[in-house]
Amino acid sequence: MEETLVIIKPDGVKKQLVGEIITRFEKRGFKIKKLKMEQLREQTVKEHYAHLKEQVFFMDVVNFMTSGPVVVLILEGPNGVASVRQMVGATNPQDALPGTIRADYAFVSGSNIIHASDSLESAKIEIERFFGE
Ligand code: IDP
Ligand code: MG
Repeated sequence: MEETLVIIKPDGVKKQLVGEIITRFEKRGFKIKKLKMEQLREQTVKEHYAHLKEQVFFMDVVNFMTSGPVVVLILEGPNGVASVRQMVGATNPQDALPGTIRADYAFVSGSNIIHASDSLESAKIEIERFFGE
């Protein structure tokens, strides 16, 4: 069993996809360990996406992620980190496999509906960042 951190981004909330997305994970057998809706602070987003700070689109990502409320969850399941990433799909929705969340609901990297931790190590850090545990 592994825990992983998921964020339904502001576009996912605005498009009213929260229920739809959570249903996919529940049907797959993931357990919701924690769940909250909040407006992210700029500082939190900058930390969360620090690996992108040299990219020209960094501030676009920061502005996008603070443009409205997000839903943050901890999901638990077998091989949780990798299976959730698989369900999320590639960063660029146009490269994402059909049936993945990004392929089904998004068109561009800049607004790709959902975040999921990319390794066990980052899951641990992100769970601490968003839920302080
Ligand atoms: P990931 O979300 O699939 O893990 P990362 O490389 O960690 O991808 O990038 C984090 C987020 O930054 C992406 O989900 C996307 O929203 C945004 N992003 C990444 N690459 C680009 C880009 O080339 N243009 C615009 N936004 C991007
Ligand atoms: Mg990432």
